Amino acid sequence: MRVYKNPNKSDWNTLVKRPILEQQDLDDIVIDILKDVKNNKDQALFKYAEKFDKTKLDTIQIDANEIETAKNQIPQDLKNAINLAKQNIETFHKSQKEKEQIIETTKGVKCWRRSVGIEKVGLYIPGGSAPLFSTILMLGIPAQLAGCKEIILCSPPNKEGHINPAILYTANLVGISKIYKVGGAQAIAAMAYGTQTIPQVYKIFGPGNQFVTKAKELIQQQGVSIDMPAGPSEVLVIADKTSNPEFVAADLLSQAEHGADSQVIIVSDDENIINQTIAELDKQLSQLPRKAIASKALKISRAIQLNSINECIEFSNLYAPEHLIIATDNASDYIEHITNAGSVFLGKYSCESAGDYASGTNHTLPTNGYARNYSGVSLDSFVKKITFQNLNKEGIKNIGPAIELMAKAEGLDAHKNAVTLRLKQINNV
Ligand code: HSO
Ligand code: ZN
Repeated sequence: MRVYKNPNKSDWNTLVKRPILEQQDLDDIVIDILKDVKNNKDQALFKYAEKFDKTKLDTIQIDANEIETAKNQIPQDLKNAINLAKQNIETFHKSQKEKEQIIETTKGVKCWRRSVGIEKVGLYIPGGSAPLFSTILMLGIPAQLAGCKEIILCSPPNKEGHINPAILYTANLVGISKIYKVGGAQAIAAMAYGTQTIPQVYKIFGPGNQFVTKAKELIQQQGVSIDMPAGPSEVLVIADKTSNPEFVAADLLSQAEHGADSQVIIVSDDENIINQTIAELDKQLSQLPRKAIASKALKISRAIQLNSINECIEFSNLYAPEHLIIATDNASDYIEHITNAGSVFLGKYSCESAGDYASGTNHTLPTNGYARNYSGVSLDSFVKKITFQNLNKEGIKNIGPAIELMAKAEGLDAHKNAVTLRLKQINNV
């Protein structure tokens, strides 16, 4: 981790830059996969399972027996833990339901907005070394609450042709029955175009590697929407002399272990806290099973000493972190000054892991500076808001003349006529 002591403000723009990812050949490879799946459908999926997942599949769709087997493989205490998380995520996301309000803007003119679930959504859950079954809760629960009619899930199979049982168990728990053994860019293509087995969806959610991210970016240009642009995970911790370096180091490592490209940052007004945190990082890192990954992430990470906590907040706003932890005793004092962050954790007991798993907030959040203009996933991500209006005679009489004048001024006489004809009819009756 590189340490920067009181860097000049003119250097801040460089310090908030994310590491640049090597992306060579990615476009061509992914474009080919998308085309192949579009043309050859299931046949292409079987082929890619053999090529990338090293498994020969008989069928792509998971059946009821596989779900039953998975249920028996999950220990009861883990089931209880998943259930606790599910309850909290449900409670928090339910609270995001908007009350429909009919607003009379002018006498006789009523307008309102109705949230309608996106009919068909697809969730992508990566497999690999850390199968993120918690992400199924974060995406499946709001999808169900929003009233999405068809919710499908794709996840890559292992060499034996199976999906991780925790993924199957959690998907089943949140009521997702259509689960497919497909990973990578080919999964995104299958959900975007549809195949003989996999239904086409209107919006695709979920994290993934560079191929998945690129595929999502490309299919977005073809009319299928996506949750948000994705990049490596990140956390920024603001610490002062009241912070606990052991906790801060643990929080930094919890993001660092996600991937070698994750970026973790500590910003503090206190040199001692920075030094103690760095010492703690070394100590805790050596005990981690994923230390190889985490230590690579630490190499591209930063410790920055600034003059005051207010300056730390200013720096954080410029960086726009996916996760912001304010690990100080008076964390709540800064709430109003936070302008850019995906999700904020206040005080020493609010670790990022709480939000990653079980407090109730969503862990699908904007990375790579997108917290400047994107929100994390919520109930809103799974609905469209359709506006309605109803004008009675009094309503069109009240606003009609204004519409006529505006339409005339825009040179759109047909628009004007639509009002004039109605006003005439009303006045003749
Ligand atoms: N921290 C991740 C989410 C996650 N963590 C899932 C553990 N499991 C999002 O940046
Ligand atoms: Zn995490």
